[in-house]
Amino acid sequence: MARPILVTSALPYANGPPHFGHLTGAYLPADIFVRYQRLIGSEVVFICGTDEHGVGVTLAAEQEGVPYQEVVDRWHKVWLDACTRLGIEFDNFSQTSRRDPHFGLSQEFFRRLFHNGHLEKKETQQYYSAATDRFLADRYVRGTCYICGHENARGDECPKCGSWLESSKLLDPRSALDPDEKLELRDAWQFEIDLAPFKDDPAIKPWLDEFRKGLKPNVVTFVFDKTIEGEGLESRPISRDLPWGVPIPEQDLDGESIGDVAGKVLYVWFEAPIGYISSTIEWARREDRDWRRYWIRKPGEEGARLIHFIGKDNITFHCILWPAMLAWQTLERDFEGRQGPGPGEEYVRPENVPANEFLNLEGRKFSKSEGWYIDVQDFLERYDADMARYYLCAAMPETADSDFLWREFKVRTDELANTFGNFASRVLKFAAKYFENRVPPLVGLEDEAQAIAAAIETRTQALVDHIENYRFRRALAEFRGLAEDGDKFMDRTKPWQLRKTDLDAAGSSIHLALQLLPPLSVLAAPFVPVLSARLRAMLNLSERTPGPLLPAERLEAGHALGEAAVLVEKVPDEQIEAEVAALRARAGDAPS
Ligand code: B3M
Ligand code: ZN
Repeated sequence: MARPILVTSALPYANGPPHFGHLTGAYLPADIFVRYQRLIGSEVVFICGTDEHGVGVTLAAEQEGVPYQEVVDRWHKVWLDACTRLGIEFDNFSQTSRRDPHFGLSQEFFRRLFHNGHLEKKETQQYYSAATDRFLADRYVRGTCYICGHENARGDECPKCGSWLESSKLLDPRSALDPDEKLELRDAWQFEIDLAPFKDDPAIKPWLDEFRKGLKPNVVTFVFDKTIEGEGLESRPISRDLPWGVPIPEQDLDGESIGDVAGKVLYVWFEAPIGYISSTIEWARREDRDWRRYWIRKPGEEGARLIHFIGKDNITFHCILWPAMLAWQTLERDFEGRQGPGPGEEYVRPENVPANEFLNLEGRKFSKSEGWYIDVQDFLERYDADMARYYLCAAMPETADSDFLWREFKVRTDELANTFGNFASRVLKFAAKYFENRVPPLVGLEDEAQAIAAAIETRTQALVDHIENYRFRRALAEFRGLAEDGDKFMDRTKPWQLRKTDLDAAGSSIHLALQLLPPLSVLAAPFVPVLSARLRAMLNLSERTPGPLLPAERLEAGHALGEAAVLVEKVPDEQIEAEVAALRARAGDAPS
C-alpha cells in the first residue's frame, strides 16, 4: 500500500504581494510535484497558507498605520488569488492568525518541549528603542551580518548567506523604524531551545542520516557543511516581546504556572511551521478526513511522506529547528486536551526539503520597493498561466540562482508553440483533412510502431524519475522531447508525400503519430495543465483515470477526434520589447 504524501509550500509572509521569484521558489515546483502525484493516483495532500505573525507583518502594518489583522487578511487573499490564477492548487490555504486550531496546537508544541526539558528561560541582551518604548525584535533591527558581512541583514536572517541571526549580535545595528535613533542594549529574557543535542540525539540521528541522503546538494552544503558542522548548533530564543503572535502559554502540561509571560509570544519561526499541521487539521475538518494519518505514526512505522518545498532562505528552520521540534514532542503519558501524538506515537519527520535558490529579474533581485518586479496579476492579464508555468519551470533556480529574462520568456514560449503546439496541430489537421477526423487504421510499419512505443516509454520513465527527484527542468525537457520525437517521426515518414501515392501508408503514419498525443497530454499535465486539458478535448478523450503513466492510453482506429485548434499563440517581439521598456521605466532605469 503506497504511503500517503503530505506536500507543503513555505507559508508566505502576509505582508506583500507574490512575485515570480517567490512562486518559482516554493510554489510552482510543489504544484508540479503534486499534480504528478495526483496523475499517478497517489494519496497526496497539498498544504499551505499565509504566515501572519512576526515582525515582517507588524512592521508593514505599523508603517501603513492599519491593524495587523487587516494587513494579513488583505495579503492572504492576494496570495491565494495569484496562486489560483497560476494554477497552483492547494488542498488548503490557511492563515496562522486563525486561532483554532493553530494557537492551541502551537502552545501545545511549546508545552511539550517545556515538559521534556528542551526549553529554558535565558537572560539575554536585546536592542531597546527609547523613542518607541519597546524592545526591537528581529526585523525591527537591521545591520551587518556577522557571518558574511552583508550590510543589509535583517535582525533574524541574512538575505545573502541565509544564516539564522541574533539581532543583538548584528554589527552596526540600526532601527528599521528610525535608522538615526541610537539603540541601547538592555537586559531581557526569552525562552530558548537548545539545539546543540540535535545531531547526536538518538531520537534524531537515524532520521538525520537518512534525510541527508535525499537532499539536493545545495541543501546538504547549507545544513551540514555550513551550519551543523560549520557554525555549529546552539541555544536559540523562541519567544519575543511583541503585541502580535501566539501568546506563550501560562501553564505547563500539568496546569502549573510557568511564570510571568505577559507580553511574550512565540517566535514566528517557531510557530509558523506548526501552521503546516494546523492547515492540515483545517482541511481534514472540512473534508471529514483524518489529519493524524499525515502527521503521526507509531515508532518503527514509516508513516506518511512529508515533503516541504521552500526557498533557500528557509533551509535552517526547515531542516534543523522544525525537525527538532517534531522529534522532541514525544511524551510518555497523556494529558488533558492533547491534539498531537499520544504515548507511543510520534510526529513524522520531513522526508525531503527540496529548496530552490533565488530567481532574479533581468539580472537584479526582485524588489517591490525599487519597482523592479513583475506584478503576477498584471502579467496574467496579458499572458496565459501555462506560458508562465512553462517558462518559470524551464528557468527554475533548482541548484543555482537564475533569471527571469523577458527575451528568454519569448524564446521559451516560442519553443512550446514550435514543439508541443506545432506537432499536435499538424497531426490533428492532417487527420481532419484526409481521414474524416478519425484515427486511420495501421497497416504495416511495424518498426515505426515499435519506435513510437519506445519513445513514449523512454520519455515517460525519464520524466517520472526526474519529478520524483525534484529535477523539474529536466522533467520538462522530457515532455518537450516527446513532441520533438513526434516531429522527427513526421519528417521521417512524410505522410504529406505518401498521401499522393499510398493513402493507407499515409494513414498508418498518422495513426502512429496520433498515438503520441494521449501520452503527450499526460506528460504535459503537471507543467501546463490547461494546455493538457485542451489537447485531450481535441483528442475527444475524457478525463484520465489516475494511475501509472505506463502503459500509455491508445487511440484505436476509427476513434472520432475533436475539433483541432492552435494550442499555443506566440508572443509578438514588439510586445516583449515593450515589457522590458516598461520595467526599466518603472524602476527609473535608462532603457538599454
Ligand atoms: N514566511 C519565510 C518566507 O516567506 C516564511 C516561511 C515560513 S514556512 C513555515 O520566505
Ligand atoms: Zn550573511
